[in-house]
Amino acid sequence: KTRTGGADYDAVVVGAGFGGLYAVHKLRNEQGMNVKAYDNAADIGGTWFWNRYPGAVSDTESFVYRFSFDRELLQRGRWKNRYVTQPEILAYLNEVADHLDLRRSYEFNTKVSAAQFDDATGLWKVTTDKGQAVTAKYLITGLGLLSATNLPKFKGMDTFKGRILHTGAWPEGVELAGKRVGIIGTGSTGVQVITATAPIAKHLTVFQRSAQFVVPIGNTPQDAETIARQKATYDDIWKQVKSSAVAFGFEESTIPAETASPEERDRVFEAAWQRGGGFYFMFGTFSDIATSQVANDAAADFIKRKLKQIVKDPETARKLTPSDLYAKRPLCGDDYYGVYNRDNVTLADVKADPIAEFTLTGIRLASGAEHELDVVIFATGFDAVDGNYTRMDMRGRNGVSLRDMWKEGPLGYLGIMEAEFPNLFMILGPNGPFTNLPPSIETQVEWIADMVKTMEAKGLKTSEPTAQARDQWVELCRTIANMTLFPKAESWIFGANIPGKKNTVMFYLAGLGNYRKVLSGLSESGYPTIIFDRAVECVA
Ligand code: FAD
Ligand code: NA7
Repeated sequence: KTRTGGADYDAVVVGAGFGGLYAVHKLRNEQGMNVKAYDNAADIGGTWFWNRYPGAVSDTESFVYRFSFDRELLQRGRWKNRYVTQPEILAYLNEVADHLDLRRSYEFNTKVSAAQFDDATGLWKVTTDKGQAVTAKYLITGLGLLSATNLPKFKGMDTFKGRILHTGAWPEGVELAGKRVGIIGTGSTGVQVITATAPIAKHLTVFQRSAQFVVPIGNTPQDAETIARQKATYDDIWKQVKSSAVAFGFEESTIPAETASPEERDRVFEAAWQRGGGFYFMFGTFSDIATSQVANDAAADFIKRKLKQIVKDPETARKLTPSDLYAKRPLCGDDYYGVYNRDNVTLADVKADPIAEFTLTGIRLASGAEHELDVVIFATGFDAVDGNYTRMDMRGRNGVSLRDMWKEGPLGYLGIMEAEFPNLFMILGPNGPFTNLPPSIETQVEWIADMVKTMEAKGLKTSEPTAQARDQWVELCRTIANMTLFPKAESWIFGANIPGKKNTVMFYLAGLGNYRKVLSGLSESGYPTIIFDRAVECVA
């Protein structure tokens, strides 16, 4: 039974990661709605279903890479180390799904290929790759912001006799031990898969396009006492996390490096190096690394000095040394630079000597140098943020296409809504917060569920932001981003990793605490930027 006259379901939810699962719980379990959910994966997990490569781990600490809303689940939480591995996160999300009985709402192995808003009925029509079409009042998309894989094409790839894999679509049963492995990409994923593969591969060749700043992750076992303390203080922990900027479970520094002495900088950076954690190194040490050139240079110089001390071969150290700003997603790894001291590891600098083609047996560089390989792993990332939206045929009022609307870069209001797309609620949509993500996902899903509850209580049919509010939000995100150094470094955060993709701002970089204030301000003031039950002239 649906509440919405004429609709098959009250809501369709797409995605079975943190976002989709929580949305199904809020709308179905708490509000009694009739919900249908889809995922093109074979089961629960989202990111953690797909990314099963060796070394896959969350670099958010275990105690805050989880949902905060369910006290029982928090107390049940099991983790051994400071960071949770992919199998542990996948098991956790399955446990959440079972605990909340979410699985029965899902149809797996089913891709949503199109979603169209029907002006006449005020309903969404959702079409799948199985040829099904269902209608619903609300469309909640938890498509993931790092989920549409980026597989660059190289000449000869189809003739390569070995195996080609992407980290973001990792099949079961891959054996890398004793193989000659090539890895393309040295981002967050590359760092993880490189450090895990080097000790087991016969030979590993890393094809590096951009040298990276990588600090230690500091993955240590967690003793029972620490875990018990975390569990006992969860109320305080989440309060801190949700009022902080990056929401990683540590206090961000309020002390600028600009005015600190060189000795003081070194002391603080050294302590952070020993502690471990990429976001901690960038945001827990000093307050201005992401905003001040002087502070950024100080952090970058420290990492470069460490690199030079660790890497024995000066030529390899030179290739590994970044020349740009320390202003991408901060990376951390398990003795990443030390990997290049191994006899079975070769570093190929493909910025200086690009990949020319795949041959039958490996990869040939422009210089003619050949690397014989059994397996090539693409750790080449994702068409981030809007990739899964533009891969679908999404149409709002009067057939307006999202793909066309976002041609010059994705827009979006609050990372959640879009003008002309009534009752569409995105989880981690464009121009949302850049943080440890589960607390941001919860924030968004709770705000969405509140709005749905308000609409149902008032008998409202549609909600959409004004185009003006959307434009102002996008402009605000741009202004905030331009106050940082991040736009000066090329990365997926601005869409720079995809050939032909417009380089635009895609995040609200003012932090989760401020973001939560914006959202609660809007609901408390009666949603002044949202149009409810908009009267629309018929287009002949
Ligand atoms: P996802 O988990 O990405 O789920 C989206 C789901 O939607 C997928 O299962 C996908 O198959 C499905 N889907 C998409 N389009 C369609 C469609 N058209 N039809 C049907 N189904 C569809 N975040 C952190 O905060 N900390 C970390 O340390 C961290 N580490 C990460 C490491 C890796 C390797 C990756 C890839 C991401 C990492 N992230 C991390 C980001 C991570 O994606 C988020 O933390 C979180 O898991 C996102 O959850 P989600 O539900 O929004 O999306
Ligand atoms: P990233 O951070 O986008 O990294 C992708 C890597 O692949 C990066 O080193 C790229 O080099 C490299 N790349 C991409 N295309 C090519 C081509 N054509 N040739 C050579 N090298 C290439 O993706 P990740 O998966 O590591 O991380 C994304 C997020 O997901 C991360 O924040 C985690 O949260 C999980 P480039 O730097 O562009 O020169």
